[in-house]
Amino acid sequence: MATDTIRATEDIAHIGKSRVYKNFIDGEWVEASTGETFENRNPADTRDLVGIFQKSGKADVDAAVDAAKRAFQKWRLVPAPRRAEILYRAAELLIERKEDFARDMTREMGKILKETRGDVQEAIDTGFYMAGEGRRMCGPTVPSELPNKFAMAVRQPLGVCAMITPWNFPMAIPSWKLFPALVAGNTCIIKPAQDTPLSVFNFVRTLSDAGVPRGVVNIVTGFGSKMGAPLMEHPEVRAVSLTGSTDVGRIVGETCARSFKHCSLELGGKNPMIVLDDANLELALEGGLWGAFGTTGQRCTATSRIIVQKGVYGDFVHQFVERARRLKVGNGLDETTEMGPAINKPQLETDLSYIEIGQSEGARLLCGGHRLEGGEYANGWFLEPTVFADVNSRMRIAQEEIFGPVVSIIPCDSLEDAIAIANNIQYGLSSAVYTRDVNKAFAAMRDLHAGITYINAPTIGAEVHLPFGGVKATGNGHREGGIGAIDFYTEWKSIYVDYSDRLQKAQIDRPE
Ligand code: UN1
Repeated sequence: MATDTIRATEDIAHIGKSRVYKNFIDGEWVEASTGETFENRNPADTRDLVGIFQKSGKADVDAAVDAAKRAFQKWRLVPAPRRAEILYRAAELLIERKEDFARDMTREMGKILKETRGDVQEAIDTGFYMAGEGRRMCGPTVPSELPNKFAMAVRQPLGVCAMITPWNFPMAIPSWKLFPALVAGNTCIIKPAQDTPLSVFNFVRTLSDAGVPRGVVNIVTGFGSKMGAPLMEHPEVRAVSLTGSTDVGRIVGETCARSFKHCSLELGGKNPMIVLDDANLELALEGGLWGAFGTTGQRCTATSRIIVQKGVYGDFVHQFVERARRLKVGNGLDETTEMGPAINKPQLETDLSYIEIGQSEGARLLCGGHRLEGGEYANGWFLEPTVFADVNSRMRIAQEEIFGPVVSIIPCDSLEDAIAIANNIQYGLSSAVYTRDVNKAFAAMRDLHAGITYINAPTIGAEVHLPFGGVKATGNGHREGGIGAIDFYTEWKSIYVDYSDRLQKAQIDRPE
């Protein structure tokens, strides 16, 4: 194994003061065939050039798939517990590198340091969990219906897998995909979001330093139109895992279906948090602020609708707005900042356009709504935390995913009413209820149509060892996290061993 291990020293060149990052294919750091590059800039201060990355095309995808295909022939035969040891070592290295990687992530993505440390931690947690799977990956062994016959099912890797990852969890989400794929014996090509490739470089370099052999994990950077399509259309790619928007998910799903590729889609959300009259209001306020404005509202799981029962509605809205106004917005590298910038200009423009839509629909804008400009905000994509109240659940701001710090507060009459509002949406990722009534909590756990439900906690904060994913337009039924990820990255093979020394006919021979 050691001789196969690449040592990444050639990954970075310097042009002037800017770092140029290359693709990582077959254990080598290589330039894109197109000769083109793109810039990665800090959304809190766009004068800060984080790095220059390769704008890859089909030829680069082909080279990466070839490498992954060759590497698969060896990697699939490495015993899973040994593969797991390498992944465990990677998780240990991530602990050592956590602070540096968190700082890089805040610089390229904007979210505050506390959260980027959490993002790296989520990758560490996933590494340890999936390393454990290397000694499990259980399958059923069942009695045969015939004598002297043995029956069992084993998990087998799929082959070359492609991962298309988003910018909002630049290391955690790649880890949700790479760790289970690798422990199961697959080889991988990852295409990071163009806004946050550095965190994927940091992650994959760590895997490589831990001993993942050449060709087993490859990075190809670039844009969806130029290299995303060739990647998901490539006949040697057996599985595609995407975390992204519902619109992109539809295209990826349709494309994969044509060649019967496995396809896992984690898409949009419009996550409701219900606050009932009997809730601990202080807890609900604190949770709502964290759920709505954590990560600048840029989580698939963000609390984007708060559905409040009439008895506490006035009080809740008043106090929520007071607190939202006081949130400290700024550069995430400053430890006192509570909310960072939007990821980029188009996202900020989307946020602002929804703020206009909300006003024109007649929702009450109680706080925020403007871009922050001048002074420390002069060179970033900052938006005020924005709260709409008296929102009707049919309004576009209550139906469509905004992916920004814009929250809609909707009044409701009862738990039943709240659940009807919560479920009246195309998405179904996360959901939450604040109540002290155990009967209501259990009714909500049963009736909220979503992949995740929290009781007395906001809609964000999933842990890596339970299934993560949603219903309806949030996905296509697969789950990341926990054993669901292993299910996605393996295929069942059922094995029958007949040691009777005679032909036994299933369903026909019926032993006494
Ligand atoms: C996402 O929202 O895109 O549950 C991922 C959470 C995080 C992961 C979120 N652990 O909020």
